Amino acid sequence: MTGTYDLSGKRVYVAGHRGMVGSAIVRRLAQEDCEVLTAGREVDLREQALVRDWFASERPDAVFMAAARVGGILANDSYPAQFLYDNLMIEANVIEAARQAGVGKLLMLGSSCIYPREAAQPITESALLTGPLEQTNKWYAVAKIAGVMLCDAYRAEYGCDFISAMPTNLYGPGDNFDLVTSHVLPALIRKAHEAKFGGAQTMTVWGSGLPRREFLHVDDLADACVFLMRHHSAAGPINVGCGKDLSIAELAQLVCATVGFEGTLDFDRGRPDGTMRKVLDVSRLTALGWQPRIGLQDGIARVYQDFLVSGARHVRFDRPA
Ligand code: GFB
Repeated sequence: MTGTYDLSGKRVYVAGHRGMVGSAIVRRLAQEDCEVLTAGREVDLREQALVRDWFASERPDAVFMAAARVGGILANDSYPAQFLYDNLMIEANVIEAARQAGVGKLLMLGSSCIYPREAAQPITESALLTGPLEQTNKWYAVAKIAGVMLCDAYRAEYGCDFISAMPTNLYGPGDNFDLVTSHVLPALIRKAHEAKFGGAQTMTVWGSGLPRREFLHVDDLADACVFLMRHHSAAGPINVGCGKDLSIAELAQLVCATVGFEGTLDFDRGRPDGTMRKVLDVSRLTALGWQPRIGLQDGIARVYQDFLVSGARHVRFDRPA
């Protein structure tokens, strides 16, 4: 089912506005005729009373839920309780507070890791809950599946127009470049940069290099979120991606070419590969009329420029406490 929701003149809350995704949504909403609301650090979204009070006083009309505990393969594997608890609490608190405050539309962001590890590729939305999850990120995946279910349950029981979007692996400005907790793309950019300027002959890539991943620039995701807020109204997740993937070895070569590192790649097979393939079927989104604009090569070049300008700021540690 599709519908139309007009953002004009609305008070629009972006939860998680300091993160890579939330900040991209705030940038994108600057093109819309709406008032963007953000909450200060004192509103810890894991605390129900704080979230309820904030919604009661700010009365947003619409909500983009981009707040989450996120991290790469190692962070997910290392901090299972925090990835599960924090994400469950954030989702439950924001969704319930949104219902109580009469929010007219809410979009929750999940992740392509909600789908079974052995899902047929490309992964359709109907693959949800049809098989076992990937071990390295099952805690985060379970929390995000709960988020999808919360949206669906609130739609079924209370008639709330709450939707959930499942982005593929994301990258962009404001990413986390910490080599322990980051995702692969920022990690490879930083490693290639440091290898080049440190005069190294080799650069380490985790795992076998064989897993395949799909990457979407976060500005494309933000555009898709605004599009879905406006044009999509249905239960169940909707995939957001470009529908094209490449191997981690190919990605590393692309990053090295962009950065100008000419040494060799050293694959550390002691590190986990994770799921071997994860490319989304994006035909539902495409059929609604949305397409990404930023190609991977161009996107990596943009992120590397951003890293060069503000790298020191972005090389931050955000390991869970
Ligand atoms: O991006 P990434 O950490 O997460 O890793 P996932 C993707 C692939 O890149 C894995 C390899 O096969 C890694 O072993 N890789 C190679 C590296 N070198 C590196 C490196 O230096 N750093 C990192 N981080 N990876 C995450 C989930 O899975 O994807 C989250 O854990 C979330 O829950 C996110 O869903 C989108 O793609 O494996």
